[in-house]
Amino acid sequence: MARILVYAADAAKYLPILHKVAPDMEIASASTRQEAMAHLDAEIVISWGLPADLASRMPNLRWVQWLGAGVDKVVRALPEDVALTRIVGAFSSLMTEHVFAFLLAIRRDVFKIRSMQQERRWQKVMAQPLRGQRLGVAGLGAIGREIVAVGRAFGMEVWGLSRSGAQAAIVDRHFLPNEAREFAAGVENLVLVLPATPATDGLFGAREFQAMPEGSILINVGRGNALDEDALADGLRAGHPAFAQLDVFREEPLPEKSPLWDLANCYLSAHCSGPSEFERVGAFAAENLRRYLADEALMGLVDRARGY
Ligand code: OXD
Repeated sequence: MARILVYAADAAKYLPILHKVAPDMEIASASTRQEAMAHLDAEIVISWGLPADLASRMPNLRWVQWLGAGVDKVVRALPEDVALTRIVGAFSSLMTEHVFAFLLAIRRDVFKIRSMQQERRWQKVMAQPLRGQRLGVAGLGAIGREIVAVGRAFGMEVWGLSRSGAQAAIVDRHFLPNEAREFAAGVENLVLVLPATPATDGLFGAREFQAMPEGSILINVGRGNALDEDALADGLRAGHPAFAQLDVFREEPLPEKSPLWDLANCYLSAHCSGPSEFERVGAFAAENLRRYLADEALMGLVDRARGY
């Protein structure tokens, strides 16, 4: 009987690093539902993508280490007495690079520069510098805080929105979720890094998009539930916001019939701003396993009521 089940597409990769921490334990790996079915008696699950119904069918389960930052796929499926931890800190720099790659590409007109080269056209492009513009970051966890810091390095004024206001001191102005419209109305560059919880569902919709300033950019790298996709498509057609970059969607892969695919001012990517690859999350999981076995406090413990 395996005490630990690792469930992920690349589950076998994790075994050596986990064996180092738990040399005497039997550790099973599974990449499919069928393989996981043989290990429903495990006490510990380390996973990205374990089907939620399997988690609820594991009588000995005491702890789940989710190999991602967002736990929305699993948080409601686990009994209350099962500890749930998520990865914190491993994705911040990667996702921040993704956000600024698009902010800079759009503000510096990189796509137009490229197409002019293809047409052999010599024409100056007037850049809109980030310096002096306002950046709004909704979600001030580890990833949001890094985006704030890099925004400051670019000379931007930074506003923030979060549920608790615990990080209000790191931004120039802080807003609560019920002030989303006022927040969106004041920022030329709006970045969403929110977890998927009932409280963030549809937080940004038609009212917020209409309020966004001329020429504004919206980027979503958190979860797709935070915005109303139909309202955003309408907003993009009307130029509010003027551009969007979406990495996450309500339904993934984004259905072919979504109008977002065809909008020239909407840049789509396939949930890849901060992937849960072994190199990024393996060490975190191994350290948490060491802590679990030593009865020490776990990193990234999810507040079950809050949902992240
Ligand atoms: C995550 C993600 O939650 O990749 O880590 O979306």
